[in-house]
Amino acid sequence: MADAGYQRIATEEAFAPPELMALWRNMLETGTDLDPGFVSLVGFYARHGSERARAVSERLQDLGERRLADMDAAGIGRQIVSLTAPGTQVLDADQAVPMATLANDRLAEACRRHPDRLTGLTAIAPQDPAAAAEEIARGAGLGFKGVIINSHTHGEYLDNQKFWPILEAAEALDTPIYLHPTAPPRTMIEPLVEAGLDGAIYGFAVETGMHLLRMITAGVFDRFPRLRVVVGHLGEALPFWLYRLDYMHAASVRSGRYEAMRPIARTPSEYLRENVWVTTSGMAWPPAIMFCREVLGGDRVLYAMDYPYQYVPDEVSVQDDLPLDETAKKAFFQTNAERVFGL
Ligand code: 1DF
Ligand code: MN
Repeated sequence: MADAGYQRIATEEAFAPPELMALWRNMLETGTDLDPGFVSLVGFYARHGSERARAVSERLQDLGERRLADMDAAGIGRQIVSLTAPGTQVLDADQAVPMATLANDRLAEACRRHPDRLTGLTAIAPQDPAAAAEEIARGAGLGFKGVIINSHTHGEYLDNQKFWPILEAAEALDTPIYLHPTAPPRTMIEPLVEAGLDGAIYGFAVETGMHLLRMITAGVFDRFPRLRVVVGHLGEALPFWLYRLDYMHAASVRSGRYEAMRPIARTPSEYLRENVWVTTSGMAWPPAIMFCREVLGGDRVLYAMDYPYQYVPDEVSVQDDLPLDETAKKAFFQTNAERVFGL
């Protein structure tokens, strides 16, 4: 690919250590009363015989030559790599904590081997918030530039005060949290999975958008005003809802309808414009990208590929051709990511 005048930094790129894949497979084979979202998502990628499942599963486990060759073929200069969903968040705490450590050690090693191509995010086990807060600090010491959280943990959300040590650590270290999708929890998945809609086609976005919205309306960003959250898939549809969110939030607060919806300092759209950045993972669609730039600001929208789940080199050219001047395009592909992740 010809020199574009900017480096393409892909910001939502996944990996999985073979040990975690093996643990997941063992859970699928021997577990009882398994989480239906785990069975749907991991059951597909770890065990299905299709070409897609095999290709994704192989690429997830490579942090070396194959990944770099795929990046070269698509014109990606740097990947910001994070532990794929559901990560450790479907495990019990006693297995999740050491698995997060292992994943971080593996990723740090790969980043040390390819410092000009790979940057890591810290995986954590939110099941043990104190250990997770310590791992965020250790990750920063390893050179990681943010924290990956694959949405809910056993059906619990980050507005729950038990998780606040995690948010406190991220804010104190000024390191962003990438709030990435996973399969919806048991309490939410049924009408989605019965229609095949629980995954990346739609269910992920519904669940993860709701997760971020819960954090906003619960007042998480009043408690942690400098907390920064990055969210994929063009904000999991929330930018399209800004107007209605603000209107209905104000109406709900005024009426006193919900105990859980108390006054917060700003409007939902203000938090989305001040504490949140969105990436284009899986959404290589110029009208939607331009809309997000318009309503959130050009400094809020970052390029992402979603490797290996959506490894489509042509989508890079589509975004090279966005109707932006050279400065704005460099911000989109490179300098916004450099600023948000402190590269
Ligand atoms: C899928 C998509 C899976 C994304 C992912 O992680 C993921 C998928 C398990 O297509 O099943 O990160 N994604 O972000 O769109
Ligand atoms: Mn993804």
